[in-house]
Amino acid sequence: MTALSRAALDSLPMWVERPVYDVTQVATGIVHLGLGAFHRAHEAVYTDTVLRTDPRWGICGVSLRTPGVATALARQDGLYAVLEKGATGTAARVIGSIRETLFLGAASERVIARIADAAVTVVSLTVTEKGYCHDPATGALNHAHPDIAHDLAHRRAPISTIGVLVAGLDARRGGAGGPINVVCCDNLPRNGRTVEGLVASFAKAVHPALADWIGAHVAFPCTMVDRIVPATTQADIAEAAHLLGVADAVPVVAEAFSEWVIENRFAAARPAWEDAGARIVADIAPFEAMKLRLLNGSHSTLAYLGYLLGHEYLWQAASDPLLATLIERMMATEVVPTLEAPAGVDLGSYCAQLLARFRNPALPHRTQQIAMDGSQKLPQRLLATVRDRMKAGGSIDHLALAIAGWIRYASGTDEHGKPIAVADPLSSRFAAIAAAARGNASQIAEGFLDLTAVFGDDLTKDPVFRSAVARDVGGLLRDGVRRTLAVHVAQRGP
Ligand code: CS2
Repeated sequence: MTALSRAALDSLPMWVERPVYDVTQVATGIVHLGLGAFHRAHEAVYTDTVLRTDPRWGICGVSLRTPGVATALARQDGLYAVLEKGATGTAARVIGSIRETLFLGAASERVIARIADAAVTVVSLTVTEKGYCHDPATGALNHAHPDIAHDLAHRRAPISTIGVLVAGLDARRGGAGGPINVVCCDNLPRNGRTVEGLVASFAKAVHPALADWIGAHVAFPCTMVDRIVPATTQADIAEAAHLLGVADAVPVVAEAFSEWVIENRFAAARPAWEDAGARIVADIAPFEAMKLRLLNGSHSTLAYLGYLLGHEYLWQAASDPLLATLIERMMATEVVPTLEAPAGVDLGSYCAQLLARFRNPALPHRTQQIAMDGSQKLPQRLLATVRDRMKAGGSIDHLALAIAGWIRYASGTDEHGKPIAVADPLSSRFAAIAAAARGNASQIAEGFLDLTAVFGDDLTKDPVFRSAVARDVGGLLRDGVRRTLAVHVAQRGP
């Protein structure tokens, strides 16, 4: 089968959307770090729409860890398909916004030069939570992280996101690049401010004058990003080939829903993403808290407990009546009371819509995928809510069970005694805690609850929080997940 390429665009079935602009006339205005599925189904799609009227904003996409996607995209002239799985079927759209691709490992000087280029005024990021090499509980840069230590020693050959960013900004300072926007699109709390702090911390270690230049010339808007985009599977690749009639090695599959809210804080020109449906707002905080606590908090809860119940896919977990009841009540009684509704949003309808999105059976979103890197996710998804609830004297019953679900999962064996492949930067710490506890529930709970990198100095010392979580870890290990959930739901009626 012919491969997707510019030459193949004319042969696509008529119903497949494709670039209506001349991709050869597009300039590079954005450098994007992290070419994963999420970026390709989110910012790259908004940018593809903007390119219909403004050719300045082509993306130079940089793969940081592995060359696979960058190489495959280069072979396809940067083109790939987004398969949108809606209620009424599948829509396909070929995206043309990624105009260049680089693999960091082979091209760090070129990546740095690209960020320094005056025509580039946006560097955006989707590198996942752990890609920032920070302490998830405090948001501070982890100078002991091997990638950060490497980059401080080898500044022109960086391997970490923050190292690449600072090297690029340093080159910009030395050249004529001028001011620039750094747009973080990861699910971190106050993501722009967090990245600004990490960059400042690294830059200060390089040279205080560099940190000053960055402070004066670089804007770090906060963003709320939302679209459910599971990892691409072989079946998705086969479906893309079937729908397009040409071979696409790197399609992405996403739900129909997509949302992007961006703080109005820019230091240089930027694409008019609002023309493609993004919202530019003065205060991002209510949008961010709503999304991280309701969507991602529920997602993680469903992933841990759902995996333990044998659900391979998120839609199965969200369709399990006990789990659905748990997250509905958690959202309504413990999360929503901590939120301020963003203008024009009804939080009750938002929660109902989430359940429907989670239950989309056309999206093969594995519970194992969402369960990854819990140590980096829990603070903003569940623990920030716990802190607000405790400050207000409210109950944390459902949240405690969710957190206990994470501990039960991260302790590394399932209910049949089979090992769980726990993917997390702290996985060796988890394994050591579980080994030392030898199945003793309270020791497992205590060991995890001592992790200050996750729970911070405050929650690790809070007896009310600790005992609520430890009680549920005990229940899950003693009675199993289904029984614990059944009792929990029965005892805590609506
Ligand atoms: C998920 C998110 O993998 C995960 O942890 O919770 O990727 C989620 O699908 C997105 O944030 C949705 O916008």
